[in-house]
Amino acid sequence: MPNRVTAKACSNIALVKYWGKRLTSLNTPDVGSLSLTLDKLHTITSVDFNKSLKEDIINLNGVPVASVGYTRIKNFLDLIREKAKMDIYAEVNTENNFPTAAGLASSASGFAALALAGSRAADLTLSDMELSLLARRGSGSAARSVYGGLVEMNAGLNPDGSDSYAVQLYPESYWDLRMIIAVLSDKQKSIGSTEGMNHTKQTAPYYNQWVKSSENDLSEMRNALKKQDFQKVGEITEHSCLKMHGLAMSAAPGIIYWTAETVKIIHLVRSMRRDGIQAYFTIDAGPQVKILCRSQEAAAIEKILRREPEIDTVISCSPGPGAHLLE
Ligand code: 2P0
Repeated sequence: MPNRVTAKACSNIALVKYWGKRLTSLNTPDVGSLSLTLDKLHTITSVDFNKSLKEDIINLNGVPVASVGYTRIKNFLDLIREKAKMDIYAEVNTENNFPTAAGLASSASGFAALALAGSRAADLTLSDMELSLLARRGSGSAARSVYGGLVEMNAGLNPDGSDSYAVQLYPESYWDLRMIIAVLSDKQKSIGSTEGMNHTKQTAPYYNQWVKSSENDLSEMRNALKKQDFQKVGEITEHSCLKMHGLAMSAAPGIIYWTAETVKIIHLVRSMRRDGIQAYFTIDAGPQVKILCRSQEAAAIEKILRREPEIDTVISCSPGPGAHLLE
């Protein structure tokens, strides 16, 4: 068995959003989703299954992970141990180059990197599909971070989750898209995605309509990507984001991930469009606003964003690669 194995995976941001689970036990989604993998936000994880360990040791950015976070990763390691038919504990060291759990999809890059490093360290060689299926068990969005570029996650129908995995639609070189992230100061702790999704499914009156309408969003997005119709891609991206947040707000009690600053940046993006700049926003389970654009307009958009006092940091991302092993 190899000793320490290290893998890197990039985060991804959905253009067509995932929100809601078909089976919580297997973490299968109710809706398909479509995302862009981002080069600037990544996780590097090393895993070492070591017979001398008495329990799993899990560190994030050099600090031991405790309670719920520990259990979630330990349960994921159990899945790998089950597949590899062994019962050795592991030491896991993971580093994010961006804030954890700030609505920047740290669980996507985190579980994709852990799936690859963990499976290789356990002497398993998984296909991309198998890796995506495994990563999904950690986090739905992680199934997409296995691949680079533009990626589609299948909702799947099988009771055992075997058709709930992602595939690459286009590699990172396909199109000069950019995703500019406006990181807003976030003092309040948001409700986590898993909890938010389950609460939404249980209480939101529009949930069935959301599930029904997502098929159309996905097929329109596939068409727009094929034609490289940027305006259409942007319009579907904004619409899917607003639908997801409208749905979450319609839960009882409603879930509001936005702050006043989020709303301000939404309007700023729309005013950019009125000024002829092709920029479209998307927002995840936190206040940060991500702006989709083409490379030739990225510098102008960044300049406008940097003038906003509410924005802490501007991170300009290109399409990034899929999960891969490091030396
Ligand atoms: C997405 N999000 O499609 C959506 C949009 C956030 C908003 O997938 O419960 O961390 O671990 O499967 O993958 C974030 O949710 O949730 C997410 P779990 P995950 O990107």
